[in-house]
Amino acid sequence: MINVTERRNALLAAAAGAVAVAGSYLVTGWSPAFVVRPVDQAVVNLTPGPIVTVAIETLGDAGHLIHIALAFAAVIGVFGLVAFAGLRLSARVDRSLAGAAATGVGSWLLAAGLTGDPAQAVGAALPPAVVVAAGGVPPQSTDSRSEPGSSLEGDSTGAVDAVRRRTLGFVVGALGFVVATVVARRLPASDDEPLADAPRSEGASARLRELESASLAVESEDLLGMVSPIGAFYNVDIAEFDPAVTASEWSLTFTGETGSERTVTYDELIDRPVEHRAVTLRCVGERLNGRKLDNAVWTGTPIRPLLESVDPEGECNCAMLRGEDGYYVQFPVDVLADGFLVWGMNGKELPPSHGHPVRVLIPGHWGETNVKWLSEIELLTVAEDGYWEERGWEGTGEVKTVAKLWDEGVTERDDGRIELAGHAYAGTRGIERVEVSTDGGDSWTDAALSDPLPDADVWRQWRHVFDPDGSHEVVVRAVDGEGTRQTETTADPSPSGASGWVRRTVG
Ligand SMILES: Nc1nc2c(c(=O)[nH]1)N[C@H]1C(S)=C(S)[C@@H](COP(=O)(O)O)O[C@H]1N2
Ligand SMILES: [Mo]
Repeated sequence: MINVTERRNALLAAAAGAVAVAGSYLVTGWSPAFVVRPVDQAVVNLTPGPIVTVAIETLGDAGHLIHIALAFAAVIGVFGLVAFAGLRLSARVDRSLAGAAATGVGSWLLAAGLTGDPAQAVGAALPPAVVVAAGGVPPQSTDSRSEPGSSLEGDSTGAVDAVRRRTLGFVVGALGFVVATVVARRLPASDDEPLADAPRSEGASARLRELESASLAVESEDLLGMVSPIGAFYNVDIAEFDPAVTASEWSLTFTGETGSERTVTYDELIDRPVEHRAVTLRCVGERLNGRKLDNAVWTGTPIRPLLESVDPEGECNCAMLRGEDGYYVQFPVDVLADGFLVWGMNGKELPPSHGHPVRVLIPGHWGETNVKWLSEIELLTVAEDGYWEERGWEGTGEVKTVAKLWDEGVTERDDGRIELAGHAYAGTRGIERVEVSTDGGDSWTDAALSDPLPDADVWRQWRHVFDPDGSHEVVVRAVDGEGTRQTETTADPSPSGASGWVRRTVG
């Protein structure tokens, strides 16, 4: 049975674990030197594929919360163990400072080891040391040295209550510290900071205006137009923390089976011929009518000349792309050759969450091929699985055709008619037509479309207005630029993307 002292130590240790994490956060903020980050990374890498897949499909973004919560619990637990050992030491030598010093040093070593940042690791070391110093030797311990730990049971209830109150005081104090750090820190999320103009972005605003004028006038004020604003553009990341890479630190290295290895710096990259392309991204993991489909104007340079300059040779004609966050994905060199290396988004520098400073965009292929924080392109001899393929997905191929009808795309107009509006996307096949049915699929009408754009891999908007008569089962489907209609056969997102026609009851 656990006696009172052990229970008290466990409580104090948990509090010490919590203040260690809070102290680290106070010093580092939500950055790579925060102690939870490496553990979050490990959780991400160690979670078995089927669990990740089920989590994505059934939990959606809650899956992210779960893995970050697991990471926090693990880190608090480990720092708690260090503090627990410190408390025991204090009790054994009857000196709370001894345990406190041991806790501080142990926590510092642990934090420095986890993050590789000894200076900022101090943030995780001091607060638990203070908890152990203050709570180290219970007041009765002098009477109980002969029988450590078990003595409180025999003591007067008053003494026990006093210890309880003190312990509770520490725990409440520790909680207060945690809350205070979070409040004090409330960092401006890096994405909220104003982004500088992307280097050589002069043509980007002209393209943004062009997309604006190609867009359809729709009733709904909440529906996206042709361009997703940076803050609204969806995000999919394997980790909770964006790598912090500056432009001057960044480089891209071509390795493996090349005639000549090559490293490209940021300055070399942005000095190359610049283009501003509208490119749409869609995640293979999204539900049929999901929200992981967005479009932006990207500033960058074609990868082909760089790729040709390294003379790729591997047997499999395939390349593994790697990002600074530990992400990796493999697909054919021929597909990569059409890629676009970008450092600008909607006229601004590529934001941290979208791959700052450089990512790649692969025309017409699922979102997962568009590696963010791109650091290495390895030309392989034998094909290997990428991060998601190791976890059972088949998301390196071409996107499936889809027409969306989101909630805000349904509007009742003042004249009583109903307007349906949305976006349709078929990768590099393009969208030729969107068909709408308001009677469950018995009859079909062509929707109005936004003007076609010169870009090779961009969505189109569609719009259809009708007179409601009671409740309608609306169905939408797109026809791609090759004349192929969106398949009616339904499929789950896993492994190779959701399919079917979006249906919803209106009116
Ligand atoms: N380095 C890195 N690149 C990545 C990912 C990632 O987790 N890490 N996620 C991929 C996936 S699954 C998608 S759908 C797109 C999403 O890009 P976005 O977050 O800019 O919308 O990035 C891809 N590139
Ligand atoms: Mo994705």
